[in-house]
Amino acid sequence: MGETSKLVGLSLYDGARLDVTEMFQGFMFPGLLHTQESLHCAVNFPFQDTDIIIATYPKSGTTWMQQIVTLITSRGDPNIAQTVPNWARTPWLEQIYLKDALEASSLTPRIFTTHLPYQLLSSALQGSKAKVIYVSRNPKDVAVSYYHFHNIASFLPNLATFQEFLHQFLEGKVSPGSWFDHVKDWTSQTATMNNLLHITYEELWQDLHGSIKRLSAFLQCPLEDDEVNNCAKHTVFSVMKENKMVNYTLLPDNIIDHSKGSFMRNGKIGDWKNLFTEEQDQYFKGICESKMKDWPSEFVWEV
Ligand code: PPS
Repeated sequence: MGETSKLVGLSLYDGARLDVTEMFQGFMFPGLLHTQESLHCAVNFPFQDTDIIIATYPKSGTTWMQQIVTLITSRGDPNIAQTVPNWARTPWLEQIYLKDALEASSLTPRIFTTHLPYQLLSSALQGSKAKVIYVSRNPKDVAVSYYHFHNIASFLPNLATFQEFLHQFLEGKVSPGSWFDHVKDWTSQTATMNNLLHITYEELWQDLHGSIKRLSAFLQCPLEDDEVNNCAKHTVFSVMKENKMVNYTLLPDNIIDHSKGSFMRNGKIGDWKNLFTEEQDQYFKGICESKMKDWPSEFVWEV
């Protein structure tokens, strides 16, 4: 990849439309990164059978999975993962720079990222053999991580208190809508979609090597042990935190205010315990129980 392709998308993050929220088919998206046209393009995207799609609700391990899949498809060679920004090599399907990213990159297989709810992508995925990896994370940790991100990302509304954010999160009034619906809709597709793998942030955290093996088998890219070790070496939190190609320090302060906090914040399981009050915990549990009662899968997180 040349210098231009490494920076694809960066020039578009110029601070325009910072205060715009784009509504599309009932879901909200930050206007800095999305337009009606970019969203329309995503929901009609012509996937190829060799494509890989990483689908997540924000703050669920997206960047981590982008790095893992890049390393797996590079057979553990860190060159691309260390020299090309994640947004250029695993572009967001729904963001405004997708066309530029595709034109600038000749990487194969193509790897896409999306935060879109399943219902927006279902028709584009219909009949496609593209491989989809859905990553989910304990919703309480998602809420805490997303709250901190709202405070450093100028393209998201700044919600003064965690209490206020938690309310909006549980009501589904953050982008791209309800965590509960996102996770239920995507994960329930595993019953019928052979080309969909659901993995959790917690599984990656507890057994990174085993998760890499599982993912590489799913991607039909089996790896030797030393290749698995290399993938793991370059995807642990401490290494990714220092890698400019994934830690978002390439973005200017008017987009991410680096003085207020890091994108790679702490990367732990159960950090919610440091922020939730007992009252917030009860509030969360009550909503979670009612929203997840019809979920066919096992609810894997202790909330
Ligand atoms: S985004 O904005 O939706 O793309 O964010 P996303 O990448 O999904 O989530 C960011 C959180 O993932 C943590 N992270 C990691 N945790 C453990 N190990 C690795 N390698 C790793 N890489 C990213 C990141 O720190 C954010 O979580 P919090 O809890 O805020 O630290």
